[in-house]
Amino acid sequence: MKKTPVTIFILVLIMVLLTGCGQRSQDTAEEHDKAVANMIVVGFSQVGAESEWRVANSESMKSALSEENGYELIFDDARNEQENQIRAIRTFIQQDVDYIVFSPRVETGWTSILQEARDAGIPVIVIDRDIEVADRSLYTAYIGSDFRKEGETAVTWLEDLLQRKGKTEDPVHIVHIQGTIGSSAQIGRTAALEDALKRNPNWQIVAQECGDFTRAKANEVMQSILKETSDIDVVYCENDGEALGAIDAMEEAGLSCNTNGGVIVISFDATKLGLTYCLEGKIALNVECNPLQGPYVASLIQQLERGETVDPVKHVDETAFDCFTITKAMIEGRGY
Ligand code: GYE
Repeated sequence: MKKTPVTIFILVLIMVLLTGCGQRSQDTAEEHDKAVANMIVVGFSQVGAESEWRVANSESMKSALSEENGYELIFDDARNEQENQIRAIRTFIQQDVDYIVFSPRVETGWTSILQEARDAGIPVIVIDRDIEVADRSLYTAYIGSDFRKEGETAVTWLEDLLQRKGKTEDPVHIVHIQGTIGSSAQIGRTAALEDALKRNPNWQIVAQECGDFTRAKANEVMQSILKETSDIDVVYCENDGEALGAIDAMEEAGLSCNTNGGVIVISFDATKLGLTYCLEGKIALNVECNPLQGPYVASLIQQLERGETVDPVKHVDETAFDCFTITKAMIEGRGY
């Protein structure tokens, strides 16, 4: 190319522009590096993916603790094994994360791993299900449900319904399908039913089996219960997946689930799917268990970052839905 004054001018202009761009992309890279360095690193051990509730819980954590919100979330799915959770927490300690969050499969067996976290100076937040440790100071806070209260809501509603039906003397045959044994969700919901059995001598448990919070397992146990008896008034399931599995088995066996002479099904979670069964009358009562705990965790971490003291226990807000008052609009307006 012939170097006329015009071409020289153009070449210089291109060089200036290129340097500017280079500078700008270097600036953005630096800003990005700075943002990454300032991110709060959270290791989260999720118990598994056994239910719709759990999936909503994982989604809530991922969206609240996102990069845009200033977090680097290390998510580990323990596939329903406590051993995997302990291994994940140990890895988080080795990675020197800023916070450890976990949703424990069962209440017991956490003391030594929590001591390891404490020795490393990493605060631990327990979500969803609570834990039982002799030294409460081994974890900073618990965010989750009041499972005992959820169970109370269910049994008092049932007492009320049976009273209205005049069934206070005749035997009430109850099938009890429990959640993962030893999880605080199971312990609280079961304890409320057991208390109600003491004050209602006509209530009788005709079968009690573990459905492990899954539709498949509950379907299997309900099928085998139905081989023994079909004289069932109430099925008390400890989550929606179990209720759906039990309903499938009962319908296949020719039983109907409703409050007009059919089997009265009680459930917990109140996921959208569970509530559609409630709208159809197949689930009589669905007690809400709120999985949207991510924002609560994020705001707790922010409080800790500011050096504030935090509440050691935070119960999330929950309600209940029954087949008499539920509407389609109530289901559509829900986040899970
Ligand atoms: O009810 C069930 C889930 O721990 C509250 O676990 C949670 C329970 C929930 O799988 O659906």
